[in-house]
Amino acid sequence: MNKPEIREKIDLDKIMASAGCCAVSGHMRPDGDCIGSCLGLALFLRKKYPRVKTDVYLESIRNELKFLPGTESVITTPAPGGYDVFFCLDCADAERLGQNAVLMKESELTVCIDHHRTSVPGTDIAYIDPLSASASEIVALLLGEEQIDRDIASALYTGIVTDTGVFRYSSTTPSTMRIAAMLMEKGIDHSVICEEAFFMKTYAQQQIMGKALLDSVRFLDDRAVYTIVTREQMEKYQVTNADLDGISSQLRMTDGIHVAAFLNELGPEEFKVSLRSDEKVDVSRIAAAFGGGGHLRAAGCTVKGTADEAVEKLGGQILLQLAPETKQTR
Ligand SMILES: [Mn+2]
Repeated sequence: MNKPEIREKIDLDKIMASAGCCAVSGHMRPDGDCIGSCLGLALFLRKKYPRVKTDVYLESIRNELKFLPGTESVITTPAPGGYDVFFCLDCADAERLGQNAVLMKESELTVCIDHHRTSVPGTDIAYIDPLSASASEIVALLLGEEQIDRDIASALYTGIVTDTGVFRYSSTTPSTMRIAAMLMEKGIDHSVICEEAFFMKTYAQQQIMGKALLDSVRFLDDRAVYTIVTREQMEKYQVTNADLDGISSQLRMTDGIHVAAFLNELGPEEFKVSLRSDEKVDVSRIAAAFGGGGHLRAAGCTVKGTADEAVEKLGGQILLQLAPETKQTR
């Protein structure tokens, strides 16, 4: 799975030169990085190339990110007909775009900017850097300090803090910090962004997190942990899929645990699985075994079967990487 990074020179002047309209979009169930990178790029394109009509398509904007500049103009339902240029951010293929895949298929020139190590580009031009902690970080580098104003900086900083867990995941590099510092120098309200975009939770989100942690089960000699949230529980606590973010990361922060698996029931015998790990396990490989993907320490996939079967299957894949180790007790 250690594919070399794919970097094609992205010359925005050249790409935009003959364009009359362009669209920017990102993956299904857009997270902070997806939304931040899309808004950051779109705000820049509208400023730098005012004669080009630039639209942003995202499935939805999370409530906690509605403070970001540009969210009011986001289109949530794709219109028929393509664009001269289509930018695909924080993912690389039509499948991950969900409903917005139609835009990619119908547009003239397609460009992807992504950082997922499992991504296989389905665009004409691709810039995929798995060593980058977020797509927003790549967009910041692409635009350059000169071109970034306060609004663009707010959007990109949001993407960086959400994808790095506020600079604490191992994906964070010195370069991440330098880019974040440059964005801070644009006068953004960095502590408000961290609070709003990452830490603040609704009461219902806190409750479902508590429930998921309380129900968690350690397995594989206490080296892994899983928890399940069912449709019934989601109904009871009145939460949506977006409210479940952060559960897998919180679960991973359990002493002695190398892998955390959060199973969210999608339907009968089908679970969306969110995986987190420490340096011992590459969860992108585990996710890939089930047709999913992601990063070394954070990945996702869908697993079919009853809850017991799903846990069993996941355990088998986790053991392939954990087996040589003996149980560590602290
Ligand atoms: Mn991302």
